[in-house]
Amino acid sequence: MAGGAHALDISVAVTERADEGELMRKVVKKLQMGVDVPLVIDTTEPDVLEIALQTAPGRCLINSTHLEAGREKADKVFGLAKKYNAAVICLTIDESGMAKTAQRKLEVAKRIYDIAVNDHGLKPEDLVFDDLTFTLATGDPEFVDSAKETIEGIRLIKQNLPGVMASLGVSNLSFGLAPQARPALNSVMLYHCVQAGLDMAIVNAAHVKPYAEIDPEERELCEDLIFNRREDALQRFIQHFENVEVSAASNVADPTAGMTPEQRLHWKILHRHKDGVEADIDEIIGRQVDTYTGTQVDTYTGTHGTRATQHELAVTILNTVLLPAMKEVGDKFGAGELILPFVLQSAEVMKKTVAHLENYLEKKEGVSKGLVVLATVYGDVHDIGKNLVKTILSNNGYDVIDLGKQVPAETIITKAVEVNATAIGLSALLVSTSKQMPLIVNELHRRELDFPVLVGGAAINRRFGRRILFTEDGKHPRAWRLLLQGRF
Ligand code: B12
Repeated sequence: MAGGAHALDISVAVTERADEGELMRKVVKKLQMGVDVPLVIDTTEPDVLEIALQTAPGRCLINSTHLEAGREKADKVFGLAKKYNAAVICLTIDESGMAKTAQRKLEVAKRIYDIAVNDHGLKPEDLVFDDLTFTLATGDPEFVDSAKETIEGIRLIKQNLPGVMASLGVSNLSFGLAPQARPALNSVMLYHCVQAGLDMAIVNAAHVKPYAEIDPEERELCEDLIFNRREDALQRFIQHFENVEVSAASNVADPTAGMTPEQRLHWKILHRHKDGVEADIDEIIGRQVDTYTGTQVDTYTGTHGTRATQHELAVTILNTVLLPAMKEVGDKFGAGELILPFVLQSAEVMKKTVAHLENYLEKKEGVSKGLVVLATVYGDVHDIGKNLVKTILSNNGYDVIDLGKQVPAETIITKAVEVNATAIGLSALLVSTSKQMPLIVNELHRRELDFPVLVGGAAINRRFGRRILFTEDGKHPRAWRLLLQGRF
């Protein structure tokens, strides 16, 4: 799970044991206590499948079914899926074998869809089609167009069977190629599959590079091979990566060499490298204090002759280095250049950096200025901004009760009443979840509670704040509200 997986495949069949069912029960039971991602039940035996589905508490994914030996087995699997409310991964294989062209992939998918949805009553979204990928390493004329057909197959299946999902075991594509060549090819393939509508992939996120970070020359070599754009595509691809091995061994360049610590921090957040962020911060703060001469212009605060405090420097690092880096991550994600697991990894680097930065933020001790109940609203998992707000409030003399993320309105209001909060702080980063804010304001008004509400997050602006100053009935609620959106 540390690798960011969203599901865990369970296969316990081993040739030397005949008790697959019992083993499956034990493994699923054990996992249900410590794993909170969905389980993918991977067995060829319908009775073992049923044991797993009975044992697992949540909704499972069944891996996998097809029509290779006709529909008899598929009927059993879909029957169990319906009974236990599971989703099913379906491979585009039928009696004549693995579908290799996009049209054939669609044809088989349609047949499977018909059986699952029309005969067994599954919903389209219960079906996850894997339209198969084959290695491009052999140069075999039968497979030179296979990646193109797979990508097109995904597009056709998603267009013609609305509601269904698509998955792919991406790395099959590069099976047999040199290890240093595989990540680039897999990453480029993943990118094009996602463009075609792929929803999920079997992939090691640590071995995938964001499309935009792949060297343009390598990207072209990969695309020539994937789209079979030239006859010598495989040969050129192999030759290029043979050379990469040599140069990589002799030249392990540090990409952050020559950068200032500010640039390094920015680079690390963007490229998901946690190591050494603490030292970078220490270096910035230490450098500022050491180089102080009394007349020098402080590079951060712009003040002459006055030494910026560590607190001021920490705030400036936050505003001029960390937040812009996170914004760039968001912009790249928005532009489709980064996939979600990478954003999550950047978020982890950001969290680690902020945690260290907190050591430099002053705490105002003494009488508490008030008690704020703080939460990221229901349906929203973004908590970096909320955590920062907590730090800033705590360091400025407020007590904070942090309810965490995805917090329902009722929990927030109940807590505020229970502790007689001075104010409620709400964070939302999605346009959709920011709707929780007027909902809470209205509910407070309805209950005649007059807690001030602070709102913030990327989706919030002053206009929004002003708009939610009015309740559904067009009145000003009893609560007065303070809008503190944006950067501190
Ligand atoms: C990191 C991140 C994630 C991480 C979150 C990890 C975590 N633990 O927080 C992960 C990968 C999980 C994620 C998931 C998703 N994300 Co996201 N994510 C981001 C990203 C890149 C950065 C957010 C961030 O941490 N910024 C840094 C912090 C410090 O800034 P901040 O939150 O704005 O907080 C500051 C102020 O706003 C303010 N503030 C914040 N809260 C509060 C509260 C109060 C009371 C006050 C006073 C002030 C205040 O103070 C903070 C300090 O200045 C943004 C891009 C962006 N530009 O914001 C997208 C972004 C928010 N995500 C987005 C999306 C679409 C998603 C997903 C739906 C993607 C998906 N398809 O599944 C999911 C959402 C799942 C869900 N249900 O919530 C979109 C939202 C689009 C929209 N308009 O709704 C964005 C804008 C990216 C984009 N360009 O498309 N995401």
